[in-house]
Amino acid sequence: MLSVYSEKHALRNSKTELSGGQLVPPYECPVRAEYILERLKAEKIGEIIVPKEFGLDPITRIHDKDFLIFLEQCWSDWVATGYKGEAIPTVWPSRTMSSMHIPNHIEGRMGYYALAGETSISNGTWEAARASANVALTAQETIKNGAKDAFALCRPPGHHAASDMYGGYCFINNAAVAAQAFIDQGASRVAILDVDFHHGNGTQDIFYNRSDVMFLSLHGDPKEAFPHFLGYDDEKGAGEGEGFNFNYPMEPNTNYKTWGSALDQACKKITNYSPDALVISLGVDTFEHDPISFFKLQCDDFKRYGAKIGQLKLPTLFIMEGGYAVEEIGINAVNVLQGYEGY
Ligand code: SP5
Ligand code: ZN
Repeated sequence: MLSVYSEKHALRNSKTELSGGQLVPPYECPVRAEYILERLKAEKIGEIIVPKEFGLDPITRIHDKDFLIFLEQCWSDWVATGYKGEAIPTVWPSRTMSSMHIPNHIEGRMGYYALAGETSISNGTWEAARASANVALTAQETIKNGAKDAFALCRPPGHHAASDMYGGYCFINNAAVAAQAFIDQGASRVAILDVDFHHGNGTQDIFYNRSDVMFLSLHGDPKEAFPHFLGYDDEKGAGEGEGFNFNYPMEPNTNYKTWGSALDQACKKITNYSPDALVISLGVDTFEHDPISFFKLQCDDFKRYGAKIGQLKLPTLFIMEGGYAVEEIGINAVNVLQGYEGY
C-alpha cells in the first residue's frame, strides 16, 4: 500500500495542553508521526511519497472561509496582544449566550471557533494543518486514479474539527475533505468509518444532513469520554441524512470481543450502503495502554480488525487520527494496514 507523509507535520509543535488543570506537554506530539513512518519503513508497507499542494479550494468545500482565516491569523493576533503563552480560549458562547456575533478581540474569536480548550495554537499550527490536508488529498487522488487503497499519515489529526470549529487536537477535517473530494470527482456514495477512540463529532456534524456520505463511529461513551457532547446512539442523521449516521458508544474497559462485534454491525451497514469508496478515520487510541483513553484493545487486535475492513473489498483510504501510546503507535497503526492487506 502506498503511504503519503509530509515532514511539515513537525511544524505543529505546541508546548502546552490544558489537561487536568495543568499545562502539560501535548499528547498529540511530533514523535507520533515519526514512529509511524519508521514502522511503515521497517515493515516495508510500500512506497512513501510526499504530498502535492491542492490549495484551499478542496478545504473550503468543507470549512467556513472565515474559520480558515481565523486559523491562519490566530497566532499572530494572539502575539500582537502581548500574551506570553500559547493561544488557548478562556471564554465560549455557552448555552444561553449569543453565537450570532463573531467578536473582534482574539479572546472572543478563540472561544467562538473553539469546541474544546485543551488544544493550544502556536507558530506553525496552520502550516502543519494545511500540509496534513494535502497528505489526505494526495492519498485520495491515488485512489481516484485507480489505486485500491492508500494510507495518509496525517498529523495533526482532523475528525473533531467541524465546518467552523477546531479542538481535540484537530483543525482541518482531513477525512471530510477527502470524502468530499471523492464526491466532487463523481462518487455517488462515500462511507466514513471512524475507529478512533473518540467520537468523530466534526465529521458527524459536517455530514449530518446528507445521504451521500454515511458516517459510522465506534467510540468511548460520551457520558464518560471526550468530546462529551456528541456521539450518542440516538444521533441518526437529520433531513436527507436521516438513517445515514451511526454511533456505537462503548463503556470503559471495552475489549476487542465487544468492540469487534460493534465493528461487525458497522460493516453490515457499510455493505448495505454499497459506497464507491470507504474512508477510515484511523485512530489507535483504542489501545489498552493509551494514556487518555479507556478501551482495552491489544496489538494483535489491530490486525484482526484490519482484516475485517479488508473483507469489505472497497477502495479504502486510511486517514491517521489519534493514538497517544507513542511507543506502540507505529505497531498498532501498521498492524491495521497489514491485517487489511491479509498478513
Ligand atoms: C484526535 C484525538 O484523538 N483527539 C483527542 C482529544 C482529546 N482531548 C481531551 C482529552 C481529555 C482526557 N483527559 C484525560 C487526562 C488523563 N491524564
Ligand atoms: Zn482520539
